[in-house]
Amino acid sequence: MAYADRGYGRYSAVANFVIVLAAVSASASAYAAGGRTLWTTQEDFTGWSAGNAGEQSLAPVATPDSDGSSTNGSANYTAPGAAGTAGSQSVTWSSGTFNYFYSTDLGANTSLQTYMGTQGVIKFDYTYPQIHVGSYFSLGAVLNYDTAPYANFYFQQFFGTNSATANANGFNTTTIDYTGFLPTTAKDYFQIGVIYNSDYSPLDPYYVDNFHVIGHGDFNEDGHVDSADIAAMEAALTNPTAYENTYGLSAADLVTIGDFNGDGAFTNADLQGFLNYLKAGSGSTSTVPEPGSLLLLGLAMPGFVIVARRFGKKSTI
Ligand SMILES: [Ca+2]
Ligand SMILES: [Ca+2]
Ligand SMILES: [Ca+2]
Repeated sequence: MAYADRGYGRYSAVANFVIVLAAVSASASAYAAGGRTLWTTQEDFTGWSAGNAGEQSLAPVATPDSDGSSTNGSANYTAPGAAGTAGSQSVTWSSGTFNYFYSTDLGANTSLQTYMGTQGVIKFDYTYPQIHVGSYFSLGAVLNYDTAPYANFYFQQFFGTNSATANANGFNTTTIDYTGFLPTTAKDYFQIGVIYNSDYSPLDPYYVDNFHVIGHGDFNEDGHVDSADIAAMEAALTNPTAYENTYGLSAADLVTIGDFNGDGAFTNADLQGFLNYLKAGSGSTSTVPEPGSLLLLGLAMPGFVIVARRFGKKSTI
């Protein structure tokens, strides 16, 4: 692809004007959103570690900045949700074509792990290096953790799909489905990492920013998995295309978030599985619907009554 299509910071004034118009018309695709914001400020990106410090260096910077937020993400190591300094993470590598870098430790963040569930979607924004000498550059995600005490080491790698165009600040978004995570297992450490895989000239930095995760079952993308997601799940089953457009997901993403019986598809058969998931306490809050309220919900929505009654019979609450 041509350099001017992707490079950060070298657009002409005319090109910038066009990009701004495109960003306005595209609205929801301007930058990663939905679920939980993990990291976006300079404070969020402090303390990250390079997989091989001899090959790469990391530094929080003020510019470029994909989203402009000065509120720390929910996975900030010391002050989640507090006021921070807008910016992004600069990544510079000096040699090699394949490496990793990692967030601060999330091993004690059981709220996030439970919210993520066994599978879900990670999104983040990134720029391409300014110098495009080479034929490929791709970024993925890695889930790096063990099962305590220091056994069964997991290093799960995933690549996703990239937005076709950059937003007004020069960032593209990558959307990565993850599967096979062990959300409820005690861990000595847990890091979400980024993989880079590229033969570009190892001279210029690239930038990552605005990490989000949409957990298994968070159908309304409010950062929690609870009874409020049942209605959104119903809407997704009724009209998947409309749902996907509203929430910025692909059909594959919806399967990842909504498949609760493990058959690789998102159908009515997943409703019971999702209700069982909530009842078992796998939601990210303790707000699990009582059988009575589920029955009322079922009365309001034709086709849902049978599921609600079945759930009620199983209840021991
Ligand atoms: Ca940011
Ligand atoms: Ca939700
Ligand atoms: Ca299914």
